[in-house]
Amino acid sequence: MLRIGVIGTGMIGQDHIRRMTHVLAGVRVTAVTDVNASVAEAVGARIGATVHATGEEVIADSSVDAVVVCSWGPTHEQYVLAAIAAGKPVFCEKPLATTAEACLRIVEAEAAHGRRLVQVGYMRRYDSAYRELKKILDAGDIGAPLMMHCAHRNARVPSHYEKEMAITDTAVHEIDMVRWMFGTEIKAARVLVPRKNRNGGELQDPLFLILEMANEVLVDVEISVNIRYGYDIRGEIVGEHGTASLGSLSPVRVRTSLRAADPVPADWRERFLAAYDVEFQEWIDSLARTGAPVGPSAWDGYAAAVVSDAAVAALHSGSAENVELAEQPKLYSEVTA
Ligand code: NAI
Ligand code: ISE
Repeated sequence: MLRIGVIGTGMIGQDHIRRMTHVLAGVRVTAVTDVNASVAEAVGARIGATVHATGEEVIADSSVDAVVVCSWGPTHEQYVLAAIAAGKPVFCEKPLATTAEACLRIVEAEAAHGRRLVQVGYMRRYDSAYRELKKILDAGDIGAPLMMHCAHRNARVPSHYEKEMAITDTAVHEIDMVRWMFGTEIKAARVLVPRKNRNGGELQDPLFLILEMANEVLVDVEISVNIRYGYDIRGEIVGEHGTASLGSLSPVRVRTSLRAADPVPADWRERFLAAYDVEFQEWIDSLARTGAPVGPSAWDGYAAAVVSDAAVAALHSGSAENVELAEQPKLYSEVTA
């Protein structure tokens, strides 16, 4: 039984605690913390976990074998570094850290440790539709890929959401997904700015991100975060003699009053419910098997941060910005999920 300490018991922290407590096998949450002590107390009481005052105490707790970090992005670096220093596996929600420099510090600390401990929460790699798309692509069914069209639509976002977050918080999922899908790095990014959606007030929304892959595949991502009708994730790969796209998620189609309708998820919890379950179960199983994770690595977290920095620079400059990665430590040339 893998014993988990969770740092950050907000929205996704509580959702992951629910799945580790009620859905998945071989795992138990034994310790929690949150800067909002009353939330941590309530969550801890619900599942019978020890409530600590700080993340560092959770990491040091001898009843904690592995750590899950679900606090705000700017706090991730300190907890991931502390977990590496303690030699404990750590699952960190995206982003790994909020700057490329901080991600590189994590990569360097893990490389110096000499063994993988870190996994980053890029759950699209575990979604059955994306996995099927990759299988079709890798089998050559649509020929060599030329382009991919993506849309990442949120119904609404909180009031602290700023225009750069459309890239660093939202499109960062597509940034990771296309690196995995095409098995190659992104070499440049540019951003086009369409007419503003009035649902977003002053926020510059939507944005149109273009990514150039090292193999010349071109990816476009529409990022709309105030589209109101629901949470809609789209992706279509255009190959030399066919296309493959994410299908409708609903097993049922309703036809009534001269209309046919598919339900649309409300948010990421609903759309990626099964993907998060698979992501965590595979993480737990890999730790039980070998003590090391095999999913998205600290290097993947670093690469996503460098690309999102380039995309933010492109948003401000209006031009294409190149992506320059540091030299990859040998630890990360192993295959990841
Ligand atoms: P949230 O604001 O609902 O929860 C974050 C919690 O962390 C809050 O309860 C806050 O009090 C706590 N916290 C902040 N600093 C802390 C610290 N130093 N120590 C302990 N607790 C601390 O935010 P949400 O939506 O749960 O997001 C958390 C993380 O998960 C973010 O990095 C976000 O990007 C990521 N996320 C990932 C998603 C995915 O699809 N993979 C979906 C939503 C969020
Ligand atoms: C959120 O943090 C996530 O990671 C969701 O998957 C994404 O759709 C949303 O835009 C982000 O704010």
